[in-house]
Amino acid sequence: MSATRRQFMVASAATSALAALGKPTKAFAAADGGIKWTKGVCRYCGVGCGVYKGVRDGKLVAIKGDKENHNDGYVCLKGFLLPQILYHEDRLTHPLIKKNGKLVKASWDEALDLVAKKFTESVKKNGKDSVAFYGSGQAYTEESYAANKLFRAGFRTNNVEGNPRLCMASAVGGYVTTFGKDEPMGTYDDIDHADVFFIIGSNTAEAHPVLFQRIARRKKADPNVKIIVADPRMTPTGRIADIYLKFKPNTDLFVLNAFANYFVQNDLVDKEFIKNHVAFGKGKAADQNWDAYVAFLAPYTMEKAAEVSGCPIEDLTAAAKLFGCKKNRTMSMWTMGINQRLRGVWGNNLIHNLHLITGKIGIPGSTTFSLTGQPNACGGVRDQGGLCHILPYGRLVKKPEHRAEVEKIWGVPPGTIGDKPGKHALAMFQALETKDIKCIYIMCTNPGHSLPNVNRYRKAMADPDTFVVVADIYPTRTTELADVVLPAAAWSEKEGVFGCTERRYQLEHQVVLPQGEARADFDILVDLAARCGYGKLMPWKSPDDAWEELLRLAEGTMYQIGGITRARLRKDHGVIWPCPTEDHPGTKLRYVKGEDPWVPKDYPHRIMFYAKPDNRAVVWFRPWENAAEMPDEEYPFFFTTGRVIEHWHTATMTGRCKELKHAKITSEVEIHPDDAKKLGVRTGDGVRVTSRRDSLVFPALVTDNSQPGLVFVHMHDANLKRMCNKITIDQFDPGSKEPTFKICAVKLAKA
Ligand SMILES: Nc1nc2c(c(=O)[nH]1)N[C@H]1C(S)=C(S)[C@@H](COP(=O)(O)OP(=O)(O)OC[C@H]3O[C@@H](n4cnc5c(=O)[nH]c(N)nc54)[C@H](O)[C@@H]3O)O[C@H]1N2
Ligand SMILES: Nc1nc2c(c(=O)[nH]1)N[C@H]1C(S)=C(S)[C@@H](COP(=O)(O)OP(=O)(O)OC[C@H]3O[C@@H](n4cnc5c(=O)[nH]c(N)nc54)[C@H](O)[C@@H]3O)O[C@H]1N2
Ligand code: SF4
Ligand SMILES: [Mo]
Repeated sequence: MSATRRQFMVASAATSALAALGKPTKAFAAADGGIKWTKGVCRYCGVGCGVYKGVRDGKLVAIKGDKENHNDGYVCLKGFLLPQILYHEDRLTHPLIKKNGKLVKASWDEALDLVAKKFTESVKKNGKDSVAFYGSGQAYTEESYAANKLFRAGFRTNNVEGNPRLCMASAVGGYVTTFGKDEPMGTYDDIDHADVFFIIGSNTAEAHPVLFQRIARRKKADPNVKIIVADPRMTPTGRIADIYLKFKPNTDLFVLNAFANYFVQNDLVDKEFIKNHVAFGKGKAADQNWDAYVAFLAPYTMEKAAEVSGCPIEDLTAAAKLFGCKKNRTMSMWTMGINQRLRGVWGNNLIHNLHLITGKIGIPGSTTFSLTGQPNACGGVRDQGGLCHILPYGRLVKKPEHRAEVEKIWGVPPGTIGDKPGKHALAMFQALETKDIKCIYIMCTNPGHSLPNVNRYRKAMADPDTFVVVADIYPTRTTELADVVLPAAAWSEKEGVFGCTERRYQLEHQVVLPQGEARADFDILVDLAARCGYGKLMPWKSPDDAWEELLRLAEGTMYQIGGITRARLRKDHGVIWPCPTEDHPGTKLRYVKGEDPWVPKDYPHRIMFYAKPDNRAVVWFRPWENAAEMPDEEYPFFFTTGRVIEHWHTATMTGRCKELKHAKITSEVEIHPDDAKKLGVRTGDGVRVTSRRDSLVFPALVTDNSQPGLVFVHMHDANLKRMCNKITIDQFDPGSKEPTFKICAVKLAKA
């Protein structure tokens, strides 16, 4: 770590501690005069920290952590600096329309009439699937819902997608195939009870800082607590590990099967649990048995795992022993290192398998807990049905009875919702390329930077024959390609619901006015619907009315959110579903008798996987396979991408914070000293990184955090000369359709 970076991390810890005091510190006290505090939620990561937002003279001026929320008053530095994202001079404050290749100021009437005309005309002329919506896990639930309804019931297309496809689709696939329904069964509280943490493919310290602090506190409170971190790179998360598994990229699926095999061979399985709760499956059918599973695992020995992964066998065995030891409560956590892979869903299945065969599930501290990236990927997109193949609250487009239920509540004729899933994210932008999709509405996301192999999709968006509408709060790498830019009101300038990693729904309150002519995404969509002739679909006066409708859509489903009324959201500091009635406290242990209201009181076992046939979760046989693009003679290095603590994705917001904008914003290529030596490069020298897609030069950062044969670049740099997605590959998991951002092949040369 560079000195400045170390200082930054220390500062981050210090502000967290400061905010954790909950009551005003000296610094706050000085500023506290005349400040009105309102509870809210941080708009950055999927931890979903509760905050208090301080407003003075109509301006958001301060943030402090909410002591009464799950984060116990802690926030990280990004959260602490939130007010700045509202007030940079670059804010979009009026609509823009592209004329003669230039974006020029326009009125709302002009802009929205043009959008309405283009979309309705395209539907008439080219068919309903010629239009599409591409949304975000950072929009409020009501906003994503308004778009969902406008596109499915108004334009009648299932081309409704969002950036969670780039992020959580493999986790969704994992939960649905293993347990029957999406979303984890545990909560953050499990952290306080776990004896062993298994963190794989997650840089928790940088990407989920407040959760990481909670894990660190747990370890500090009980020295017997052990942490296993598995990542091809040594990250700040790895520094807390008792056992650190630095495996070769993509070999973790082998390791996970070897752990399972180790449990089988060493009597660490829970036979009673398996007998009562587990089915076995291969491919798509759960038609296998225990013996077949044991046979499937046989080749996955620890010896072979050590050879394949490059990890010492002692470390692998010690890790498996800690995980599997019968007295230990084990909590697994993972994020993009597992999801953004050719076999992302399989990776998820294999982690779930470890918990199912050891029975380490549904007990406080024992759980299989996927960390969500964005603040509202769970509530707003996964639960609300904002991907092309799903409908609200666990329903599927392809099931006629599910479509009929939604059509009935929407009051639209049977057959309104198309019977085929729409296009997933990459297919959507590929259809823009081929002009099968002609009009796209992009909201709260920046695909001109964040899509893999991005040159291709930038070209499709820039094409004068495609009509691209972008709603954002700042100019971005996507707004520059747009035909119409709509200025959105930002977090805190509007109200809506966020649902974070642990099934916790929380209300974000409006505390200040939108800037210039900016409007809330919700209001823009309602207005647009009316201009398209679909006003009747959205008779809503405010997001409250849309929320009422969402509660009706959830009724009778396994997403029991009926008790999470608007009134309760205004009052409570988040509520965790299942929560069927307003007086229900919310459910921490999903699927567990006596906790989850869906499980009958007289069910003969402590846990019931009620979303699966026979109430059995499925242990899937998932083999280890090569990545979509493996290093070879011509492109001999693994190229991987990810995050640093200082920045948020495309840095449209953190890049405009004065404390953050210079910190770590330039993408460097992290390269192992052995490789650096061979290339003759030192830290700061230029390294040309070339893939089959493009070739860019990055400054080198020589560090043994990496490993020979692997280089890492962070994704935040929006400079077109260093935008790493020009290099990444647009292959995806055939199950989840999630792109494989974590692995492609490159060659290196000194520049
Ligand atoms: N500061 C900050 N925090 C964020 C975000 C942000 O932009 N900035 N974004 C949020 C979002 S949307 C998300 S999705 C999360 C992402 O959170 P994380 O997934 O924790 O972050 P990443 O850096 O993308 O990737 C995690 C790790 O995957 C590892 N990895 C690479 N290849 C492999 C492999 O083959 N196997 C395994 N097991 N691991 C591998 C990388 O070395 C990296 O350390 O962060 C959220 N939090
Ligand atoms: N190479 C590489 N690429 C990746 C990844 C990776 O690991 N490596 N990770 C992928 C993942 S997991 C994710 S989640 C994506 C994230 O990728 P994006 O979603 O494209 O990135 P963000 O910067 O979060 O974009 C959010 C946009 O919304 C705008 N915005 C903020 N608030 C509002 C609002 O209230 N309304 C509107 N309309 N706009 C608003 C912001 O200014 C910003 O432009 O990136 C993916 N791309
Ligand atoms: S950990 Fe995530 S949610 Fe919490 S303050 Fe930091 S960025 Fe915000
Ligand atoms: Mo993400």
